[in-house]
Amino acid sequence: MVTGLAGVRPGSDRMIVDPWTRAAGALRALYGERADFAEVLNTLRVTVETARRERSDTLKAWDADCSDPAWWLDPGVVGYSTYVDRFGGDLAGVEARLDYLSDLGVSYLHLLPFMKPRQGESDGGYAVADFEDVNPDLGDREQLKHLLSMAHTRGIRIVADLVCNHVADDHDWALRAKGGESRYRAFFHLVEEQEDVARWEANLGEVFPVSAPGNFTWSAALQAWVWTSFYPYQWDLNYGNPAVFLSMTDTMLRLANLGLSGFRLDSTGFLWKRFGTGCRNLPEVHLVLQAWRAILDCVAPAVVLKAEAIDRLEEVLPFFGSDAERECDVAYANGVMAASWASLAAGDATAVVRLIGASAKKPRHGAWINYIRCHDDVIFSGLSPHVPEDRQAAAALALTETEATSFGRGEVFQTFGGVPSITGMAASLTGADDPNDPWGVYRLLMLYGVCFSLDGLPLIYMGDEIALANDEDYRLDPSRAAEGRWLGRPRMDWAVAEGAMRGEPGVATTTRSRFKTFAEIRRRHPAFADRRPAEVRPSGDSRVLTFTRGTTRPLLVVANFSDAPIRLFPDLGRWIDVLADHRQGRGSFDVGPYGLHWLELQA
Ligand code: OTU
Repeated sequence: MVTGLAGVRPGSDRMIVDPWTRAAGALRALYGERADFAEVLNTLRVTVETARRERSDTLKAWDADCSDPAWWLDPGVVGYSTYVDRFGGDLAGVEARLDYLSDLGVSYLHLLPFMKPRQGESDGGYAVADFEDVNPDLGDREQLKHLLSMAHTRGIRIVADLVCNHVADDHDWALRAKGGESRYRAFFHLVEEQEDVARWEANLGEVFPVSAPGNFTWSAALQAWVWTSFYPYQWDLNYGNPAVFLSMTDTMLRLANLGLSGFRLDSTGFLWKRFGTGCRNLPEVHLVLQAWRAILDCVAPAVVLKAEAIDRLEEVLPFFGSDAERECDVAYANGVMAASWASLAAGDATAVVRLIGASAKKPRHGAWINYIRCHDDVIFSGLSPHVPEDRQAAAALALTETEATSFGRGEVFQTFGGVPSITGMAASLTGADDPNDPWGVYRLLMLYGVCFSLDGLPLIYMGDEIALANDEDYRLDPSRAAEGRWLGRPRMDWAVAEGAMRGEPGVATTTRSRFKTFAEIRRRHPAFADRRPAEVRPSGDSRVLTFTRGTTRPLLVVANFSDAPIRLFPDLGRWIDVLADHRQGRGSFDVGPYGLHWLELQA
């Protein structure tokens, strides 16, 4: 029997329903009408019991070691996201660089997909051929397990992508479907008539309108159109079929039992389709997530679930669920991220002020992942309705080389309803990689400084800590040339990183040491221990973002999104800038171009 692990959950002050009951409830809401529901529930029960039995004592100790508050809510946690090959060559190479990460203050390491990918093109590993096998170019399962445990002994938890929405067209399930096995045909969304494809399409958006238009791909083997929200070789799974839910759950639990500390649930919003809708963020998606959170609570409660929902804020907030019905524990703050770029481009903080204000509405148990860049493009269209579309488009273009006046060297990746999304590394988008731009490094540090100041978990994208520039050479490699996101996926420059560790003068040393300072102060200053959301305060000047953190020795965070020096707050009283060697002052505060400050206000 699965016995409940009833208890007080992080962020809640009352006993809540035991996790098995929650899981069964979510499952009943999804599949309860089916004649075989009792069997479905029984299969899940066996899966959960098996996973609990197989979970090692070491992993059980990890679970016990972080109950309340959960480890991902600790203000000292700093994240880092990277491809295995770009950072370390392979898994053993990543292991060899753990000291580098510890030194930077990293304790949450998100490794982009390292499972066995599709042969040939694989969307950067997001077309998975086998979830339980490691990409042979990167190592094997033993090396993975070794890395996970070595990382854990250094206090670094490793989070992996679980590409749960789709599988590669050469995954075993897809091959069996092509081979005519009806059980596996039912794993996918197949449409036999072209007119029906048109009927579905009438309500659907597109993820890659330029490189992979439409949502269906004809398969001669299946004699049907298969649903492919992303590239034609990424086949969407049909969660309306409980066998899919059960198989993916089994996969998740096995991976958790290898020692992974969390999952980035890729493309979470796409998991459920219903005719006549846009098939994104449907209520059933949230039931699937409730079920997964509850099931993990039965087996591996310390495993974190991260929503990858890159959408309008109002669509992202529900991915946390509520404090009583938890879904994901953390979610990308893509609204604040895109708004930060929009504000930087405009030299005006209005967009970021609005998005930070609106992001405070999340439930208490959840935490935002605050980031500036990732391996994907910056999508501005999710800023609606907070930022008008013409401003979104202007911001995107202002960060690309097409604008003569721009400091940014981004590239347009694709366009959503007139609003371009852009790619590029943070250093190239801010001008930090341009020795002739006096403000580039300030822009980069200001944007990252805001991430480190907000409530939630700051996530560094590989190389940003040394101001790594765009990889312009991707165009020379035929396997990458057609995909603009490779501009922002360079190889780590270890010569520069090691120089920065030795303190050799230069941009990389400045950036890295500043990131370390951000992390160190976050770890020990009481204002950051306070989990209440950042409270936006009027700065009196639309170019400057100001917000407060905490109530014990509260901090006033000041971020200037413009290149102008600005005098603020004529009646400020006495302040100490904890980011600037405790410089003190009284009365007004002068913020320089792109300045970022943490002011402790004195009574
Ligand atoms: C995610 O992306 C991944 O981050 C991408 O790298 C993958 O290509 C994609 O899924 C397919 O696995 O679905 O909800 O640029 O932001 O595709 C958002 C568009 C996603 C990405 C979008 C995203």
